[in-house]
Amino acid sequence: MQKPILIGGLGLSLGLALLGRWQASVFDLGEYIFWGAIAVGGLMLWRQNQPQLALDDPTSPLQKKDVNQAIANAQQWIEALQTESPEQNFSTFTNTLTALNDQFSRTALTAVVTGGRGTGKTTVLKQLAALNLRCEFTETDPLFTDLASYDQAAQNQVFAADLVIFLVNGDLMASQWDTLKHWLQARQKLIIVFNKQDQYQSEQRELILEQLRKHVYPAIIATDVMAIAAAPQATKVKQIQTDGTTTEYFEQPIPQLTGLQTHLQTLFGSEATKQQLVWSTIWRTATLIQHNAKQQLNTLRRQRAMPILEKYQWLAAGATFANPVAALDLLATAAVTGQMIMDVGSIYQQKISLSQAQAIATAIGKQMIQLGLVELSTQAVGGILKTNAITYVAGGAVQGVSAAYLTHIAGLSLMQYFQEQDPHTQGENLNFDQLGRILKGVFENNRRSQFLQTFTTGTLKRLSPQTIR
Ligand SMILES: Nc1nc2c(ncn2[C@@H]2O[C@H](COP(=O)(O)OP(=O)(O)OP(=O)(O)O)[C@@H](O)[C@H]2O)c(=O)[nH]1
Ligand SMILES: [Mg+2]
Repeated sequence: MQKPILIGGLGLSLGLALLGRWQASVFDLGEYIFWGAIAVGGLMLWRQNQPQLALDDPTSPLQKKDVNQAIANAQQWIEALQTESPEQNFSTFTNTLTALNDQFSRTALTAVVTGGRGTGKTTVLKQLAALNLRCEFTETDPLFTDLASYDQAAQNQVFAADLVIFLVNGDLMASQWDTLKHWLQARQKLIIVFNKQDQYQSEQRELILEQLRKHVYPAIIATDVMAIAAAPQATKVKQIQTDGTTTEYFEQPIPQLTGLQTHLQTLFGSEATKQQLVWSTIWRTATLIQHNAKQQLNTLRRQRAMPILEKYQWLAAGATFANPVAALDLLATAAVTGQMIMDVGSIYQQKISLSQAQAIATAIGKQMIQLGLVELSTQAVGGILKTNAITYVAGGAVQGVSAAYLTHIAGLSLMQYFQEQDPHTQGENLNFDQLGRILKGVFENNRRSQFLQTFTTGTLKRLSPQTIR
């Protein structure tokens, strides 16, 4: 199964394990979809929003100001959420953030031992726990199982930990590496441990280790990849006695963990490293809270924006149906009005004047023409109308439905564009490149014939309820 573990994984991450440990009251994630978008392929979101969330280079050391900034950003989103949804109580968010400030002075570290099923997690954990390394070690459930809930719980633990010891028994699979890359992006310190090296001949071991190191370089440096044998298998030894008889016995080799032990001791012995580990966890938590707040706010705004969008869809459809326009650029003009942009913008706290909104509308119309969306829409709508034997509604129908459809696309794109802005930026200076990319994406996503089909019939019903049955 190549199922990316983070689908539904990062989702409910962190909260329970991490915040539960830090606070008496467990963060009630049940009612939120923590990193909800991540649950639905939201890794995309993590990636898309990365410039705002992650630092440019996750391997560069974290500065305290970056961590504070992450907390402040989260705070900002929570405030926006509270303002727009005053009836709801978001104190759990705020409390968690406040508690994060106390984490800066934390000296106790936590580490998780994780990896696929049967890779030796429990064995390694026992060995490490006995070493008195001044770190609290826990084991996760096996990753990469088909049970999403297991993956999710494991993911929670991983994100809560300052350090991750990731076990493999050979080279990494591509899907596993994908997961690790996301962890790195979340500023998770990773140590890759090739366990059960006793199962290979020594040349093979070297080869596997080398391969592993190559695979993860430069994201993970060579010293953070090592081979161990936490519980090497007993080997049968035959001994020929002086009288010619042979006796057999099993020899239990001693565990080979010194490399890992020394490495951990070095890491934990450095105050600077410990600080980075703790800061990263604070940063990660703040970022997750920010995501959660943002997600909730976006859901709320979307719910408010959709009826507005629909209103303008029908307005555009009605106007164009009654007065069919010949030229495609006129169709684009009819579809996107300044008033709609203002109304949708205001839901997203974008204060745009009518004249600015009109300029934006014109620009969006132009972009839709340039991208060929107007032509593609009219063709697609025309095709659907033909095959549905409802052509007799004739002339204005193609234009009416197309105008509504383009309004729909433009509106959804604006919503997405506004979503990607910082909570307090204003919309006067739109980034048209970004908007153009979004328009294209939204158009592609809504192009599925089934959607357009339903949309077309729905619009037609509205346009002339008596002619369509
Ligand atoms: N040959 C060999 N076997 C090992 C080594 N480490 C662990 N094992 C064996 O691998 C098996 C699984 O080890 P566990 O420690 O239970 O692995 P786990 O990852 O905790 O397993 P799950 O929690 O079920 O995913 C056991 O039989 C261990 O004795 C090793 O270094 N060499
Ligand atoms: Mg186990």
